[in-house]
Amino acid sequence: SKKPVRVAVTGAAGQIGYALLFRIASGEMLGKDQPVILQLLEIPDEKAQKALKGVMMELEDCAFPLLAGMEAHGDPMTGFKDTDYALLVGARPRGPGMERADLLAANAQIFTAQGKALNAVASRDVKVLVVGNPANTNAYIAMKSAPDLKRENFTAMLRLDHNRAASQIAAKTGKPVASIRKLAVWGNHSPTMYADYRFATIDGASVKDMINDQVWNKDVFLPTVGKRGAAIIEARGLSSAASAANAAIDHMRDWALGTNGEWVTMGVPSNGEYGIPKDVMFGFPVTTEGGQYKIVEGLPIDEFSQACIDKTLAELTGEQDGVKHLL
Ligand code: NAX
Repeated sequence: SKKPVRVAVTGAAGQIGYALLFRIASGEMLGKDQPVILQLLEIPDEKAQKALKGVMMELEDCAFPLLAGMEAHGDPMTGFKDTDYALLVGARPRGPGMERADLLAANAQIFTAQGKALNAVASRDVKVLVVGNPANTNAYIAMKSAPDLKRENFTAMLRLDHNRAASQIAAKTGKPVASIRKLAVWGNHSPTMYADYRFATIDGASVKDMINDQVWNKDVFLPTVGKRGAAIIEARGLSSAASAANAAIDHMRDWALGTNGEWVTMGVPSNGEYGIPKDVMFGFPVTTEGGQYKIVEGLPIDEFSQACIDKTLAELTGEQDGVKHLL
């Protein structure tokens, strides 16, 4: 049987954590033959650590055959020791009266500390997924704080946007969601993201031709996907948790186990593709194989798409410029 791998999850006592840990421990992320050791990280606060203990009691009570060990941590320097996969879910939410700059600064502090800790103690091949918002910029900060690790091993979660887009297209076309191929989401995990179905196919047929409605694309589809997070909060009184956890599982599973040529969306540091400046943590269509992702290159970008990409890029570079002095 396989040797256990170490999976660190921050914000482990939060609502996404509660929807995520049980699925990782049951083998849905890394495979039904891959034992895992969970390294669970929460803030040192007594209440958070106590809540984390409660989640661990429930994990024990599931008697998962693949759960080879479990640890609770309050410090990333111990929590990330030898970790192979790190899911950075915990972040500082925007409090009442908090300015955007304050939010960026508070998160910059968290993600510089976590990046430095990964740099110091994690496996040299650690795969990092940042979920906590602002996800792209937090991933950028962690990457910049970990100069000894490979920059391509830091990623941000755009998969929820990708899955939301797929589900809207399935509803519009009346086709099964699993039949959609070659969907892409560009840019920031924020309402500015650009979900792009120009290349998408269903059973070999063009989705763009099937829908054939640029007004729907612009006035219904993009706003619906972009504002979906807010619509969930409005309906549920809480932000997306199960769907976010599901997207995190999808992202890590596809990165680790491969997509067999299918496209998925990941937020990854640019190498200059599509004119996105180097290191900007940007949503791109990728394929994955053997634990590596590859950005899908050479796609034609029309005028409308370029304007959408420019807008989300401007937002992201604004965020990154806002934290540069803190790195
Ligand atoms: P919760 O507030 O339920 O849980 C967050 C947990 O993180 C808390 O238990 C808190 O104590 C912990 N935490 C905070 N700072 C920490 C640190 N420095 N180290 C370790 N733990 C820390 O939030 P939840 O609903 O679980 O959401 C978590 C994050 O995901 C938020 O930043 C949220 O905005 C973000 N999201 C990102 C999404 C994406 O697609 N990228 C979608 C869903 C979600 O909104």
